[in-house]
Amino acid sequence: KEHALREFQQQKFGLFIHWGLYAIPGGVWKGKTMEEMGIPSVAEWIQLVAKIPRGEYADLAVSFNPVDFDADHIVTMAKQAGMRYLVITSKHHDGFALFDSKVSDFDVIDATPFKRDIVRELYEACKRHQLEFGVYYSHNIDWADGADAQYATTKAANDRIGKDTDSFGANLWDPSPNSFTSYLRNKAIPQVKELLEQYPDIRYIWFDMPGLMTPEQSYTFYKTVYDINPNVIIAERIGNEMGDYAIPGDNRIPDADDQFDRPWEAIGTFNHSWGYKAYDQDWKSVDELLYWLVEIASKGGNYMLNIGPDAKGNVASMVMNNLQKLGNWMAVNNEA
Ligand code: JFZ
Repeated sequence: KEHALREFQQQKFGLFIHWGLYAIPGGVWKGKTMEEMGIPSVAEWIQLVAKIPRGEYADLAVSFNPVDFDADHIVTMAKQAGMRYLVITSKHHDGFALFDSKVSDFDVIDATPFKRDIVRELYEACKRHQLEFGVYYSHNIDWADGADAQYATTKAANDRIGKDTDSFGANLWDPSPNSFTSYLRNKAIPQVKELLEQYPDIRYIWFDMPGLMTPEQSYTFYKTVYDINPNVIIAERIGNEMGDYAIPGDNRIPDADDQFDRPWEAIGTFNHSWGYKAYDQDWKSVDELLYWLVEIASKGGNYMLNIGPDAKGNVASMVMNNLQKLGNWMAVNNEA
């Protein structure tokens, strides 16, 4: 693992991809933007912001058909920009898997007309173009399959001792009847195993939003990964300080007060959302991107820059252009 971590820290620049059913509404639900619905938020949170019932949200899968998606195109673009690794949302908070999962029907193969394993196509394209590959996996929040029961159980216990419980991220509008333990046992842990087994050269797992997870639960995820592939390194947001590498926060460059005892990775958006948000056209310029990259790399970190493809699988032309220009700069100036 030491070796894997050292290699990771030399990567410097990577591509983060947030993609899923939320690309279809693109931040607008029944004619209202997220801001109009009261919570200025990132587009992949639309199910929570618009309080969309689980069944209605799942119906989006029927029209998920990103025929323009081309893994080679995305990976080549990343490579030209000087990026050395790629991390894709294999399952975000909505519970929908972008890979072929046997333990859930709520995935790209079973639930959509597209029926192509997006994680596999990117995994293989990364191999062809020599980029390292990782997956994001929302291990705690799952609005479809019962991760919210954790909130209910924790709250019941806390209420008895007069303690507040943080409900942030929980599905309180249409919670699944599943218990948190059954979610962990029947969905989350098996899916993490599937990812490691189906894509054996995965290098990173990016868990996120641990919320109310107990140390035992975080440890179960850590051990699941380690037992199958001890060289896979795990992001800090597995929770309970068990991650192999640190993340200073979203869109945040560490300052002099930050002291990391581990390798670290700063993550950033291109506009103001991770998932595709149709009406956010406020893209970082080439000079801004360069500033972020140089600032982060010179402080010893990696920069993982995010794109959110649209529902057809296209990447905004401004994103493509700016990445290409950044790549041109890198080709001339990057010695590392
Ligand atoms: C999380 C997700 O909820 C979000 O949708 C996206 O995937 C992002 C990369 O991660 O959001 C967070 C998590 C942690 C912080 C901020 C946003 N934080 O610690 O500053």
